[in-house]
Amino acid sequence: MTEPLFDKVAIVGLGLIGSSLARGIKKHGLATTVTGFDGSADVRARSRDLGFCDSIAETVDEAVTGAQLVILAVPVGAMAAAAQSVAPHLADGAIVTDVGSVKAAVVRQVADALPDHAAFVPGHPVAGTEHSGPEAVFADLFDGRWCVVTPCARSTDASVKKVVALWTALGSTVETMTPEHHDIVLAITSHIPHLIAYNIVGTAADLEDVTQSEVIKFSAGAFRDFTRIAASDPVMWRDVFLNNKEAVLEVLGRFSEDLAALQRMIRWDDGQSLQGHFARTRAIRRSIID
Ligand code: TYR
Repeated sequence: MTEPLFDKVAIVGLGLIGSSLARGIKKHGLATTVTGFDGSADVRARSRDLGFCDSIAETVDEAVTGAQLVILAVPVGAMAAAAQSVAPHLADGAIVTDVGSVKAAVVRQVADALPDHAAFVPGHPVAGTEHSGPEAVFADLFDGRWCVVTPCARSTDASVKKVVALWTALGSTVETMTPEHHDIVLAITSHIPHLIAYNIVGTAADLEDVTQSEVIKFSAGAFRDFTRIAASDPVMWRDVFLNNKEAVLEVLGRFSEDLAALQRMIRWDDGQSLQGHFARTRAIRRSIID
């Protein structure tokens, strides 16, 4: 058990990330009280049954009042509304943080909605699974993972230190960068891979000559490894692409060029270039530890 970092923490949004944060904070004794809130009455009721928070509030007002830390754990497209809903209830000196997969758009939308007496520290735990909702909760989700913190004009040194201390206590390694740099790095390491997975599953579903049961039966041939993330939450990912449009389109352009080059190597029986390309990418992939 660590000394509590906060007296009261409020978590707004009780999906996989919000619920796992609550459970992790409780497990490590990082707050005296964790109060959860979700806009859906059904999610609130299920969260109450699962019992990962000390209490589930019926209103945002009740959740946020008196909290030193407010964590926004809603889809990126709902961040602005979440920030507006917590704003009137924030205590003096409260810290607001978020867990969105996109940072520049979130900073633009959230920073202006918050009152001057609160600080905002944007964050992104690079952790998750293809499962969603409070039932997907697990306390160790952030253990051994990276968390990116992207301080903005509304972050103070003290508030950044507190948020970094929280993620570190949950077992994450924190790296700090600008919101814009975050968005291009994550476009290639996370957003585009999800888009490719969504796309290939769609292509498989639409092929006239291959049945769905054949795709399922023979998925061990790579489809299964490659497409786990295509089961991810549709609303969350819709919002990621719409809010990181520029970086995603930029990286997607490069991806399409590279794909066209591979297509050309196959068409022209250019085995040497294909092998050279695969040897280079194998070396890179092997340096990533699973
Ligand atoms: N969906 C990813 C997986 O299942 C996890 C993830 C998702 C991590 C979004 C970060 C993020 O922003 O592996």
